[in-house]
Formats: sequence, structure tokens, C-alpha cells
Amino acid sequence: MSASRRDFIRITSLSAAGLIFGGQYVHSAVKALRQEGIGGSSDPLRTPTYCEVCFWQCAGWVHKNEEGKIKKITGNDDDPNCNGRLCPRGTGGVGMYYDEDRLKTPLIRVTGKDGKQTFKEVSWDEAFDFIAEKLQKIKKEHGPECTALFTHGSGGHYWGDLLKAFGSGNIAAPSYSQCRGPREVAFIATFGDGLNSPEPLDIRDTRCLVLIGSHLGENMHNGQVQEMSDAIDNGASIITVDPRYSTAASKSKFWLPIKPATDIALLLSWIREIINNEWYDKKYVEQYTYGFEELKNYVQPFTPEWAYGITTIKPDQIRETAREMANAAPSVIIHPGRHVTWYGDDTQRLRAVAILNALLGSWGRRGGFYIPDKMGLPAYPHPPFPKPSRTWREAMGGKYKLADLALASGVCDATIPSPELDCNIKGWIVNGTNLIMTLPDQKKTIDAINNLDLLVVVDTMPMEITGYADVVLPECTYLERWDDLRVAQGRNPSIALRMPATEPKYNSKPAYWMAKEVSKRLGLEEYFGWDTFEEKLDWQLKQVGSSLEEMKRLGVKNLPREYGNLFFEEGEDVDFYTNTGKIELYSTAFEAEGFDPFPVYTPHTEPPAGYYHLNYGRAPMHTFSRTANNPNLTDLMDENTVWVNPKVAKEWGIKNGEPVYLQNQDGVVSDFQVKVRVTERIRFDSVYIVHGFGHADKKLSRAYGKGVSDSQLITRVLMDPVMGGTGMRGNFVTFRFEKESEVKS
Ligand SMILES: Nc1nc2c(c(=O)[nH]1)N[C@H]1C(S)=C(S)[C@@H](COP(=O)(O)OP(=O)(O)OC[C@H]3O[C@@H](n4cnc5c(=O)[nH]c(N)nc54)[C@H](O)[C@@H]3O)O[C@H]1N2
Ligand SMILES: Nc1nc2c(c(=O)[nH]1)N[C@H]1C(S)=C(S)[C@@H](COP(=O)(O)OP(=O)(O)OC[C@H]3O[C@@H](n4cnc5c(=O)[nH]c(N)nc54)[C@H](O)[C@@H]3O)O[C@H]1N2
Ligand code: SF4
Ligand SMILES: [Mo]
Repeated sequence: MSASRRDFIRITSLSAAGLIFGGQYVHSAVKALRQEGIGGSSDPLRTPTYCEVCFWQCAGWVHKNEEGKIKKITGNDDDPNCNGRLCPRGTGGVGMYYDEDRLKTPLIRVTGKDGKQTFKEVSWDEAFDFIAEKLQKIKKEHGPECTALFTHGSGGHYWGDLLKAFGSGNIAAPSYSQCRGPREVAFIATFGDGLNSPEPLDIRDTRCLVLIGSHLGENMHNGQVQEMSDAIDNGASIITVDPRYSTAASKSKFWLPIKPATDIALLLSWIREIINNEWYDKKYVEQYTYGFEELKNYVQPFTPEWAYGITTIKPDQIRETAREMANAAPSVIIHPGRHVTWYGDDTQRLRAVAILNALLGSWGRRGGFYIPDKMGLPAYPHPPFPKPSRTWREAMGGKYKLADLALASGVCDATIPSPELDCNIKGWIVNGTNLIMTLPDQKKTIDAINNLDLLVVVDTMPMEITGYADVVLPECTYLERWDDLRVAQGRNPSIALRMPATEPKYNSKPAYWMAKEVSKRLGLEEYFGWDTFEEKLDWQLKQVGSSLEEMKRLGVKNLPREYGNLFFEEGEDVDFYTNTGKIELYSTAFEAEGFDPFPVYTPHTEPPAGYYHLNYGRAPMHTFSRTANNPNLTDLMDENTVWVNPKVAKEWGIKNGEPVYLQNQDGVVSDFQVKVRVTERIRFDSVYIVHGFGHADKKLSRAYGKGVSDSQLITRVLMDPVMGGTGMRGNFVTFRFEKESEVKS
């Protein structure tokens, strides 16, 4: 690694800072929080919230005891996202509040006389003045569009408004280019609409659910897990395609242990089976789709025997599962997945998924995909945002035109000066995303950071990204703050309120307040025209016939649909938002951009001898890296293990429970050891770990050194040429028994 301008600073030398209130703004905000006592809801021992432990955003109630101490969080019965039941992580959200390792006060990076960089505790005023001064300098020297926001979670709204007011539209989230981006682009190309969150899947009424890598049950997206369980009770069959015997596989009628990276071959073969056996929905296909005859011709070579040679799934099983789907149609869902950035041809894989759903007529049908509805909540009045003089797209050298949102990885690339790219991003605000653990190729992320004039990190915990910051702003947890209303799509539109259950601990503050404070120093306060956040929320709620007072009582409000029916009527005329106005089996949009109009199977690199596919996923009691230090959740699971097939363990002479290091194809060795779990549940060509472990910062007292980090081992990135998603499953690992690496990185 090149000498870094920013030394990584561990936030270790800091005391539990006292409250350093920095000025009148702080006092008025604190006063605002205190109005009506904290809570101010009708029941002082129960305040509404929606969960921030993951982005399903289940609505719930925070319960306190007589002393006002937070005791527990429960689900809100009226909430369609959770139906009154939180997942283990949501219940464990209390641990975020009580975590004694939390960030406690604002910090600024300073260089001492000895040249050593450290963090200095500063007042909020000092931190904001510093940020404003640096932003103004970037604006003057490079233009305001040379700033970017990386975000995941509620704080993104406020920093996003600040950035837009400042003159930049570079607002990016790893939850797009490292997650669902390819899926959105594929479904927009096919049906004219993306899926968003929660995905509009009518799982509870389905008769057949096909999971291709979606590991529901470990992926704890609450409503979907509940509906899958109801569907199974109602006799629905589950088909799981996964190289690993997942929890979902254990509930399935069919488990297809596919060879990794070959899913497109299976999907093409299924499409052929369904067409050639005339199992597709003829009326639906004729009325709604474009390019059927071309598709039929295109898929003829893809026999089950052809697919068997690639996927290792037997021809009979391919035929039988295709028939299973067809028997259930149109109440069938080939699940679009969520984290789909796997092998770089992900948009095309998701196109195949979309095509299969279209042939079976499940889009717009009961037991398939419903038509979601969402409330349009007016924004609090503010002047129009200026038009940025250039956007992130211009920095991409004409690539990724089909991406519908900014690419986090792209903005990162556009921060590193390069002859091919038009790069000049100089300032980042990072809110609620631990980019070091989240973006693949850590070295590149750090290179980008070293080219910045300003890195502001807004977080609750001393996560890896904070160690690279110029300014660290400690946000209070979701249990201690107001936030924008949750406006969720669903079968019916719904809104949910988050309010503080208690005062912020230490010297932490809500992000909305921070953004407003910075806006004042940049002369942009008219974009944050409200005095208190309650005033803003109440104004918005009154526009839609509710009020803050009502929402404090209800927590969640379900509204009637405004946007037509949940499903298509028989034979209904439907105009799809595609170029042809039809469901595009043949994608004219892809063709126009020079991409294959039909999905193409391309073989991927195989692991070298002695190496295994690095497969990763979720555990039910953790969310990414964000819960790794949570006292309640580490009680349930405090480290990951590496799943190894018994045959492989035998070859290496590795015993169950034995600690090993993992080394990837580029010679990167994991910082820590991980215990081996010998299990038949993983194929012999792969190993599996849960993402989010292997933290290297000692300040995370429970997470430090526990397990290994998949992020560290993902150095090979397979770029999706269609939309710039970063395929992360093309990495291979081998075992090492001592730390020293042969290849020094
Ligand atoms: N290697 C690897 N990389 C991945 C994935 C993977 O499985 N493996 N998954 C990908 C996927 S699907 C996604 S969606 C992304 C997710 O990526 P991220 O959203 O970046 O997820 P986390 O790594 O959990 O980072 C969350 C950060 O937010 C902080 N945080 C938590 N609560 C709050 C809060 O209330 N306020 C503020 N300001 N900060 C808060 C946490 O302390 C943590 O630093 O990662 C992607 N990247
Ligand atoms: N508990 C918990 N739940 C979560 C999250 C969390 O952090 N914790 N994060 C949420 C988020 S943001 C997302 S995006 C989702 C992600 O969850 P999903 O979208 O369900 O899943 P992925 O991470 O893409 O896939 C993981 C599964 O893919 C399998 N797999 C690996 N390689 C292949 C392959 O080549 N082919 C096939 N068919 N399967 C393969 C793995 O064995 C594993 O079972 O989870 C969400 N739910
Ligand atoms: S699924 Fe679990 S972690 Fe995610 S929002 Fe709901 S309760 Fe919270
Ligand atoms: Mo995700």
C-alpha cells in the first residue's frame, strides 16, 4: 500500500467525554428535545419508532421503566413491514443505545509537532466551522459539484439536502451498486418498473417460491420471512438454488446445489423448458410482452442436458422444477433477490429472472408480484435546489448509462485521479456506511480517501471508516432521535414515526441537527426552514390529514390505496414504462446501449487448485458490520466460522473447530483466524462465511479480532458493464495455518 497521507487513527485514547456543548444552537436543540418531556407521546412509557438495525424499517414501540430507562423494543401490530413481530436484530436494537464503545463527542484530526496524527476532541461549533471552511475552499477551488455523500439510512436525507443545496448531486449508497442495483436495472428494462423496498412480492399467496441465492431465514427481511412461513403452511412449494444448504433449502421441496457462478445457464434452460412445453401464459405473453418469437429461437440450444454440464444440476431436476413452477403459475415467484452483485453479469442474470416471471405471468398477479402503492409526502417548503454544473455520470467516461442511481464505487473511482476518468471529487460526507467493510477492494477505497481534502464521517460507532476521517461526528442512535417519517411502499401505503425515547447519551446528536448547523455556516439555512424537527414533521403530516399528535399515538398509519388495483384485471390494458410499452423479453434499451438484448451465459474463472469460491451471506442475528459490537447480539453470536465440506477438511487434515487464516488469490491473508465448521451443507468447491466480522479496531471491544472479514478478501471485482455494479463473488481462498503470507501485499 502506498504511504497514506491519512494515518489510520484508532479512537483509543479518548476518555468518555463529558458534554461539551458548543453554542446556542446546541442549547436550543436540546431544549426542543426536552419539550413535553422526552417522548411526549400519549403513553410516557412507550414511544413509537421504526427500526434502524436494517433497512426493512419495521415499526415498533420502545418501552421504558418508571425511571425512564429503555427496557425493550417490540413490533407495532399495525405495521405491514413486521406485523407486530421484530426479528432478533430489531429486538437487540437496545444494544446500540447501551453500547459503551459508542462515539461520544466530535473529533478533528490534528498533526502534532512530532508529525503524529491524532484525533482531538472538539466542540460541535469547532467541528462545524472546520467543515464549513473546508467545503467553501473546495467550492472555490474546484466547484461545489466536487463533493459527494455516501449514505445508508435516515441521515442521508438531511446530508443529501445539504449537498444538493450546496450544488452537488453526487449522492451514492453501497446499497445500490454493491447490492440491488443490477436487479433494479433489469426489472426496469423488462417491466418498466424497479422493485425498491420492501419488494412487492405476494409471497403469502404464492404457490411456488423460487429462491436463487436469496437466503430468506438467514436474510431476515422480516415481512418476507413471515410470509414465506405462511406460504409453506398453506402448502406452497419452495425451490432453492444455492451451493449451500441454507435455512431456506432445509424448508424446500427442491434444493438445487448449483455450481457457483452458473445460474444464468439454469435460468436459460428453465426458460426453454417453459417455452418448448408451452407452459407459459399464452394470453399474457401475447397481450403484454415484446420479443417472444426471438426469445424462443434464442433459447433453443439451452437444453437441460447443456445446463447440466455447466451447473451440475441433473436434467430431470431441471425439467421437474420447471414443471413445478408452471403448475403454480401465475401464483409463482422467481424471487429477484436483493444482494445481487455477484459475478459481473448480474444485470443479465436478473433479466433472466424477470423474463421467467414474465413468461409465467406472475407480474401483476395474485401470488406473484403485486402493484405497490406509496404515499406522496410533501417536502417541507424550501427554495429549489440549484442545478449542479456536472454530475457523477460525467466522471464515468460515458459508461453505465443505464444505472438509475449514483454508484458508490463509481464515486470512489472518480475520486482517484486517472487519465481515463474525468476525476476531481475532493470532499466526502459519509453517513451510516462503513465503506471500508462495504466497498470491495479496500486498497482502492483507501487510495480514494487519500486524495480527499475533506472526509467527514457521521456514525454511532468507532467503525473502520472513522479512522480515516478528518472530522468524526457522533450521531445519537435511532432510539434517541426524531427522523423523517418512514414512507413505505406496500399493498397499502403506510407511514411510520420515529421519535426519541430518551435523550441522546454522551455528546451525540441527530444528523438532521448537524446538517442544519452546517447549512447555517454555508449560508444555506433557508433549505432547513423549520425551527424544530417536530414542527417540520407536524407540517408534513397535516398536509396529508394526520398530525404529529396522532402519529405519536399510532406509530404507524395505514392509508387507502390511491393507485388502482393490487393486481391486473383479467385482460386489462396495461401500458408498461418501456420503449415498446410492453414487457420486454427482448430488451430494446439494452440493445440501444450495445448490450445483449437477451441474457448470455458466460463461463467464469474457476478456483485454482487448493482454492475455493469465497461465498458469503447473512446470519439471522447480525446486520452487516453494524451489529458486530452490539452487546445483545454478540451474546447470540460473537464470531463467524468458515464452512468447509468434509471432503475438503479431510484433504487438508483440518478438524472441526480448528482456527485457520484465509488467504485469497491475490495473496491477501485475513487479519485474524476463523474457526472451521466442517459441514456437508457447503459444496466441495466453496467455503462460506457470514459478512460483517473480523473488525480490526480495538476500540470495538466485543468485535475486535472476532472471525474474519470477507471484505478484506474481496480484492477481485467483476464489474457489471451494464450498470456498474461490483461483482464480489469472483474471489477464491485457501487455508493458511500461520499468518505470514508468501505474497506481500
Ligand atoms: N464484503 C461484503 N461487502 C458488502 C456486502 C457483503 O455481504 N459483503 N453486502 C453489501 C450490501 S447487500 C449492502 S446493502 C451494503 C451495506 O453496507 P453499509 O450500509 O455500509 O453497512 P455497514 O457496514 O453495516 O455500515 C453501517 C455503518 O453505519 C453505522 N450506523 C449504524 N447506525 C447508525 C445511525 O443511526 N447513524 C449513523 N450515522 N450511523 C449508523 C454503523 O456503525 C456502520 O459504521 O454492503 C455491501 N457490501
Ligand atoms: N440477518 C440479516 N438479514 C439481512 C441483512 C443482514 O445484514 N442481516 N441484510 C439485508 C440486505 S441489505 C440484503 S441485500 C439481503 C441479502 O440477502 P440475499 O439477497 O438473500 O442474499 P445474497 O447475499 O445475495 O446471497 C446469499 C446466498 O447466496 C448463496 N450463493 C452464493 N453463491 C451463489 C451462486 O453462485 N448461485 C446461487 N444460486 N447462490 C449462491 C449463498 O450460499 C447464500 O445462501 O439480506 C438482507 N437481510
Ligand atoms: S427486519 Fe429486523 S433488523 Fe430489519 S428493520 Fe425489521 S426488526 Fe429491524
Ligand atoms: Mo443490501
